Amino acid sequence: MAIAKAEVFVTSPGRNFVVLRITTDDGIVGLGDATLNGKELVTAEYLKSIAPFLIGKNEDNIEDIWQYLYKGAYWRRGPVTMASISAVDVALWDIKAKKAGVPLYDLLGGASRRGLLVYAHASGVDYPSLYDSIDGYLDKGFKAVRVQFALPGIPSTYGVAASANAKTGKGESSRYDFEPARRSQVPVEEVWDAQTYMTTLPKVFENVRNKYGDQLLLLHDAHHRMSPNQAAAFAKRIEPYNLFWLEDCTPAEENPNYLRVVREHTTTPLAIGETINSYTDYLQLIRENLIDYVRSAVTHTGGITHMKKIMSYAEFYGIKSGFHGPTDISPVGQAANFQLDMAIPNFGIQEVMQYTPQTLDVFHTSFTLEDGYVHLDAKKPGLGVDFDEKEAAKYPYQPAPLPVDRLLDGTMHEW
Ligand code: GCO
Ligand code: MG
Repeated sequence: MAIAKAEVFVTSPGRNFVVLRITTDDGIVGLGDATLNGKELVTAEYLKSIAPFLIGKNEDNIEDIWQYLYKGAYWRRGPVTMASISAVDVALWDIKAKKAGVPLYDLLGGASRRGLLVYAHASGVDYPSLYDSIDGYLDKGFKAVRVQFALPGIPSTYGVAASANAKTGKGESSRYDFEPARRSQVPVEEVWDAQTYMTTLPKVFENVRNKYGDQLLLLHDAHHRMSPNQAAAFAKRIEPYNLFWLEDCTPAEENPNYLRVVREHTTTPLAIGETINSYTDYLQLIRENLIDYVRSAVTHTGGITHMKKIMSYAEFYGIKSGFHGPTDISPVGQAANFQLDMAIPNFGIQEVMQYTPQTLDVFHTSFTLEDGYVHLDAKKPGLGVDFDEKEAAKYPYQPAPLPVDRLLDGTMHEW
């Protein structure tokens, strides 16, 4: 009973993904995802450097291997280390569940629900395209949508699909994939203006509420772009439109106290965390009830082992999950989110986006989406995802750094 092989693959079927495949000496295979958008070669190298440490270790001792990699790193935490440890952790849980012949959530306490409430990404460059995008999701049965809207006078806005795609809806992925990997050697530059944003978006939420009524679960991502006081004013202004959550209203990863300012002024629910990756980052946020939803991805946050601890702590503060699940997390990473979602008592909602057909040729998934809920196959042992190495080899890595952002006068700003 020992780890015999730990192999690392980088593939780019639409966007870059990093896959770790661990094989035991009796031939059981487990998968992990170490994709860190724009930094894929870095996590791949990290994994290659720790792969020899794993050989010969008992694959059943997941907690001990986790502590070995975390404490043994000495240079603790940070996105690269935590994403790499996560890939090992998730692959070992996949193996353990396959050995037991059960879906992974069974080992985490079993199913706490029938299905997972998910939200989709709607956006528009104008009202007809926004409504077209929302209608598309409602027709498919979604109960929750994230709404993003183009800012007048700004060439491109975070989270908004290009107009041609949004309007013609050329197939599923073009409509969904508002944030395709922008493959280039250097980052694309975008422009940001908080004044335009803060006056445009409240009207958008008002119009969406008036058109779709009170039952629609409405989410929005501000992507770390307002100051603490702007975020407080904005969150207060949009209270009448009853958002499910406002995400990353201010860069709280810089200083959690920013959120105290916001909390003092508003009851709009706050979601935070896709760029933070450890219990250390969450301690104050949870202890002081500064957030309502934990937004990290399992794959960026030390895997199932670490994320489950964070969610247990959050449970005692009435804080729920809303794990990060865009298409820059591979289907393996998304499966890790889904498996933990199924088990924890304090599940809130799960983000989903449509993968490209090429991605689904490389990763064979077993999940179904029906009536706004994701369902896991109770008969599929482990994570529920298989990896096709030959198919993956058809799509070599291509550089695709994340964009950067500047204010109207050229000053650098959070993207
Ligand atoms: C989200 C995120 C993504 C990120 C992306 C960066 O809420 O889904 O904000 O859109 O921008 O994951 O890699
Ligand atoms: Mg986000």
